[in-house]
Order: sequence, then C-alpha cells, then structure tokens
Amino acid sequence: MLMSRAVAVRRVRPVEQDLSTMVAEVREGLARRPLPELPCKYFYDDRGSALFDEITALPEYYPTRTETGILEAHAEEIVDASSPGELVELGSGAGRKIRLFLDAMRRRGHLESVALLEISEGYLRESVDSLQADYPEARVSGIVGDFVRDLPELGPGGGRLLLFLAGTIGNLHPEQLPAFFRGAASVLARGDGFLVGVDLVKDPARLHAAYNDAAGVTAEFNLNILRVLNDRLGADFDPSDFEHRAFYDVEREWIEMRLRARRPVEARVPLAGVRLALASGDEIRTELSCKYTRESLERRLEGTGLVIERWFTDEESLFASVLLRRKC
Ligand code: SAH
Ligand code: AVI
Repeated sequence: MLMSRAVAVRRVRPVEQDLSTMVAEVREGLARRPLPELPCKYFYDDRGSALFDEITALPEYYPTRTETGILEAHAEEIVDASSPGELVELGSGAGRKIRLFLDAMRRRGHLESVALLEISEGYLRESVDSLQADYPEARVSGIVGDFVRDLPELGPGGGRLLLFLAGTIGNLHPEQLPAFFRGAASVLARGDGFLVGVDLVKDPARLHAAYNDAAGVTAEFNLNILRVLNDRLGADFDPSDFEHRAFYDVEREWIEMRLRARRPVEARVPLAGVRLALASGDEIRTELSCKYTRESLERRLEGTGLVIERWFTDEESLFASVLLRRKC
C-alpha cells in the first residue's frame, strides 16, 4: 500500500517581509533616471502567471513549443547522463515540462524527490498538488521564494538535476549571470547537472513578433505589473494610461519590454512613499529578455565552476537546452 505523504509548501520569508522587499525594490526602481524600472518578477501573481501560460500557446511565441520539442527528444538522454534521484525546478510556473523528466526518472525506478522554487504561490501550490497526485512515489515540495536570492534554501546537492527552463535565465541582466551560476554551482555536488533553457540570438523580426503578438496577450501581461502594484502596494495606476512596447536591441542582444505613458500620468504608490510624475511618452522598463549564443553564454560561465556538457537545439537553432555540469 502506498503511504500518503503530507504536501509541503513553505515560504522562505513571511508575507510581510516579502512585502517590505517589494517596497524597497519598487521605490529604488521607480527612482531610476532616465528610465524608471520595475522588477519583472512582479508580473507573476495568479493573473500574470495565467497570462504567461496564454502567451506560451500563441502562434508567434515559439520558445515554449520549441523547448518542449527539444526536451521530448532528449529528456531521457539528459536523465541518463546524470542518473538523478532528485529533480529541482526554478521558476516552475504551470509545471508541465518537468513531467518529461519525471517520467524518464520513473522509468529508471529512481525518482525520489521533486522540489519547485517559485515566486507565484498559487501556481506553485497547484503544481505541487498535481505532481504529488501523479507521482505518489516521490516526495514533492514547494518553496515560495526568489531564485536570485534563495538558492541556498535548496540545501546541498548530490544526485540532483536542476532545471531552469523557458529561457527565464534571459530575464536576468547579463551581468547577474556569473553570480547566479556560482550560486547554482554551490547547490550542486560535483557531477550534478543543471539544465538551462536559453533563447538564442535570431532574426529580429521573429523576436519582435514573439513579444508583440496580434492578440495582445503580451500587452496584457506587461500591464499586469501595474495591477500587481495596485493590489499589493495600494498604488493607483490606471493601466489604460499606458501602452505596451517591446523592441529588440541588436547591440545588447535583448528584448526590452516597457510601458509607455499615453498621456501625462501622476501615480502614487503609498506603501512605498512614491509619487511618480510621467510626461506623455515617458516609459517604465518592465523586463529584459536576453538572447544568447553559445559563445556569449560561455563567457558568462567563465570562472563559475559550471561548464557546458551538451548543447541540444532545434532544426532552426531558435532555442537551446544546455546541460551544464559542475566540474569541480
Ligand atoms: N518553467 C515554466 C515557467 C516559466 S515562466 C515554463 O517552462 O513554462 C517564469 C516563471 O518564473 C514564472 O512562473 C514566474 O512566476 C517565475 N519567476 C519569475 N521570477 C522569479 C524569481 N525571481 N524567483 C522565483 N520565481 C520567479
Ligand atoms: C518567462 N520568460 C522567459 C518570458 C520571456 O520570453 O522572456 C517572459 C515573457 N515576457 C514576454 N513574453 C514572455
């Protein structure tokens, strides 16, 4: 008889502490000039996570379909290369692709535990519940936290395969990558694997279409950050005062998402003590989505203790699933 296990979701910090962090980050971001900024992790309340899920099914948004195809072809090989007993996913979202790895681990009779580290608590709880129901032999747990700050919460590695899918690594500033990779290496034992989904540099027209979809879902996703500030910090943004803007910067090799004021805007964020005055046409940067080549990724990996072991890509080289290994 199978023993039922308690479903475990824990927060790294109490809600009030996360709120004070948000206050500090929003205050600092909106004070930046010439371009005020908001951290993109604040897109993801329940609505933002659902909008991202909608984006993944859009005809223009190739990354999810492409990565899923790569993983369907190679998940077995990736599991074989590592023989992990523990699977960890950072920024797990709706938690679908992880199942390809869980199925491969199950077939090897070597599936012990699964941990998800995610900022969007509602989505995390749903994923943990459904994975626990479908993989009862595994110990499934969730950590509500920030993958930039909270990797040590995962504890020491050993028989671990770490997943960071979707190209979410591109939402970090390139200068953050070496520290992020060092942090990841410190929760891996020698020989553990780290599979990173990387969106590749490509035709700017293809990128532009992916972030400016005809149905306007990406625009809604972008505007959702203002709704999150209204809900959590008592801000009084009117999303209809802003329009979505996304463009590819060829020099920096990143997509930038911004919100542009359609008219003069005066907004208050009372919990952060912020009054924001924008002229018509002023912009707030809300997201970077950096695109990489093998060479530019290798540069960011230098001196981090992680090396590229395998590079899987699709026929058009749109996206890469990169298996990193801790080498020492
Ligand atoms: N892995 C899923 C979802 C990718 S979307 C997929 O492959 O489709 C990015 C996910 O990362 C979202 O679920 C979002 O809530 C989460 N996220 C974004 N910033 C985060 C952060 N700083 N810490 C933890 N999770 C974060
Ligand atoms: C989650 N992340 C990889 C997405 C991306 O493509 O950078 C978020 C997104 N932003 C706009 N569309 C999707």
